[in-house]
Amino acid sequence: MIQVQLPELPVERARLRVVALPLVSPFTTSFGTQTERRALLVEVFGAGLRGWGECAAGLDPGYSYETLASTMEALRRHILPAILGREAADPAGQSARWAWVRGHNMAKAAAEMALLDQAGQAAGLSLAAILGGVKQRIPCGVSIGIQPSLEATLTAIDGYLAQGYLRIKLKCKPGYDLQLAAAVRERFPTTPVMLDANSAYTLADAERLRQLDEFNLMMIEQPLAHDDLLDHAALQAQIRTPVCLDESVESLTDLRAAVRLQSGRILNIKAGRVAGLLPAVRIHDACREADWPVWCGGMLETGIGRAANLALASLPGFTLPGDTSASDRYFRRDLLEEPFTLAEDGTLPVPSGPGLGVAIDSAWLDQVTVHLEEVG
Ligand code: OSB
Ligand code: MG
Repeated sequence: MIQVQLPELPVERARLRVVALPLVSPFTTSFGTQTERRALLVEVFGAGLRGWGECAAGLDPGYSYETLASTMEALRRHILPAILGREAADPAGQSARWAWVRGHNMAKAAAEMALLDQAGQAAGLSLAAILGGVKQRIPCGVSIGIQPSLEATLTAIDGYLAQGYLRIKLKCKPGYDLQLAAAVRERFPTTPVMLDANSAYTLADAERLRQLDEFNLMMIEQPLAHDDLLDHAALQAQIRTPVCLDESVESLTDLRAAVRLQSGRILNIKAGRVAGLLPAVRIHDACREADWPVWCGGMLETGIGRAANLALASLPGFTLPGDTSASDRYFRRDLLEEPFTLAEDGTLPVPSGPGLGVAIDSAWLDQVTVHLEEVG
């Protein structure tokens, strides 16, 4: 729960904007390859302020059923109409107005981020201060996609470690796992390394996954089905490597079930996956109570979503380096006047200005905008 009281503000207008930013290198997971980040941005206008939100959804429903198109439709038809032109409310009050909408978590989270940015600007509070952050700098890891060869993976790891990243996450899939872990451990015996399977395995692969135990991995993320908790519990009982859940936890209800079932021992928190930053804080609180370490995941966000991720990662339960990497890990040019730059100690700063606390490079934003629409 957040402790600060936020101002009640009106939402007079809203816009949906799509930006297309090429990635510096293709990003391949067990479910597909991305070469650009096509991000939906939500802009809310009211009380003379503009709040910005970024939607986590990708183009294809490979990670979640939500897509760029589905989130635009949910925002334009249901979520934004629920708050547009209504009497002023604080962000929690505004988001209660779309709580009747089932699912569409990433769409809801994008609208909520914009409202929190607007409220933070009005109150002169940073998003981190609103959420209950306690850190000024965030230790960062990096998520490395499936590469064309093992050698290419090792080279990529070398490069990121030289930049200062503190933890390496490697995407894996059946057949690109044991050899990968062995090769990485041979070259980097003590580097904090983890794998992310994005649901590429079934419980029938338990023996193969158990063989990963010898490589002293920090964790394996989401090995089994995107909507499963029972098989993850059965798997965790058979392997020493901690299981970290991502796709399977979309709500506090899911997290409570995962804790009860012991479906894993660690949670990757993404505000988009759980319908917003406020729900993410409640899940963080429940994880602390359950003694589950958490870390902040990413969805290849532009600087706007990245600012929100860093604010979230400043909460006390985020004790592991997450996927909050610097702007240049993703983009040649981010949407910000000041990109997020990794310090030598492998940390990024938590923005301290009001709201998201970042200045958008509006000329560049205009150049990369491929769609702009007024809602309502
Ligand atoms: O599973 O965590 C994931 C990117 C897109 C979709 C799903 C995932 C990811 C990442 C990248 O791992 C994390 C990042 O650097 O933003
Ligand atoms: Mg993941």
